Amino acid sequence: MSDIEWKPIKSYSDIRFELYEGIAKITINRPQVRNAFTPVTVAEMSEAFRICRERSDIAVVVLTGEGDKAFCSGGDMHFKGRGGYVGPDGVPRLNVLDVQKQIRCLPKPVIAMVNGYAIGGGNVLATVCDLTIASENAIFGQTGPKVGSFDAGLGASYLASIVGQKKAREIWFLCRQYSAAEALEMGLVNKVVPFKELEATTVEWARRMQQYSPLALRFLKFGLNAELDGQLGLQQFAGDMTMLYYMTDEAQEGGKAFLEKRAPDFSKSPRLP
Ligand code: S0N
Repeated sequence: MSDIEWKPIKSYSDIRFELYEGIAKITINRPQVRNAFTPVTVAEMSEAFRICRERSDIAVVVLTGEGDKAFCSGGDMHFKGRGGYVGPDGVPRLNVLDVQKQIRCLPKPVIAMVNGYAIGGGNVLATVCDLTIASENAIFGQTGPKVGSFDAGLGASYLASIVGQKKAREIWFLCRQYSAAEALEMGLVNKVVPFKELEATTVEWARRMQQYSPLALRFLKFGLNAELDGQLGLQQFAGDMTMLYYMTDEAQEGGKAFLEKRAPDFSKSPRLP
C-alpha cells in the first residue's frame, strides 16, 4: 500500500502489530473472512492497545485490516455461539466491547484506516476511533438485525452523536451499505483518498499530530469524550487533571511535608483568577 517500513513490535496469530517512528499499526490479519474477529483476534488487539497505552515512544495508533477488501467484517460467524463468540476455552465472549473502551480511553489519538468493508462490529470499531481515513473503495454498514446481532452501545449511541439520530436509525434498521463518499457526507469519516494513497495519508495525519502537544491532544480527546460519557468520562478527565496536578510544586509540597512531619507550606501556590 505504501513503501513505509513497519517494524514488528510483537508477533501474534490473528493481527500484525508494528511500529514506524512512533506510530503503531494494528492490522487485523484474517483476510480470508474479510478480517472478521474471533475472541482470540480481539484478545490480541486488546493486548496491543494495552502496549500502545504503556509505551511512551508510541504517539499515535492506526487500526486497519489486511488487504484491499475489508477493514473488518465484525464478529466471525463461525465462532458465534449462545452468549457470545466462542474461543479455544469454550467460553462465549463479547470481548470486542473491551477493545472499544480501550480505544476510547487511550490517551493518544487512534486513526481508523479503512481499506474496504467496515461492516457490523467492524463498523463500530471504525466509529469509536478518533479519526477515520477511508479509501475510495471503503464500504460502511450494519447487518445486525439481518444476521441476529446488534450493538446498542457505542455502536448506536456514539454513532448517533456523529451522524444524527435519524441517520443512525436508518443505518441500523435498514442494514444498507454506504460508499466512502456517503460516509464522508454524513460525517462518519474525515477523509477519503484513493486506495494507493491510504497509508501515506494516514501516516501524514499521524505525523502531524506527533508534532503537537501530547497533553493538549489528550485533554481534547477526553474533553470530547466527557460530554458523552457521564461519570466515567468525568473520571477519565479528572484523572488526567490529577496527573497534571502531581506535576506541580503545590502537589509535591503536600506529600513532602507529610513525609517530613511538618505542616505543608502552600504560600507560594498561585491563586490565579
Ligand atoms: C463483508 C461483506 C459485505 C463482504 O462481502 P464480499 O466481498 O462479497 O465477500 P464474501 O464472499 O461475502 O466473504 C468472503 C469470505 O469471508 C467470509 N466472511 C465474511 N464476513 C464474515 C464474518 N463476519 N464471519 C465469518 N465469515 C465471514 C465469507 O463467509 C466468505 O467466506 P467463503 O469464501 O468461505 O465463503 C460480507 O462478507 C458480509 O456481509 N459479511 C458478514 C458481515 C456481518 O454480518 N458481520 C457480523 C455482524 N455482527 C457483528 O459484528 C456482531 C457484533 C456483536 O456481536 C457485538 C454486539 C455488541 C457488543 C459486542 C459484540 C461483539 O462482537 O463482541
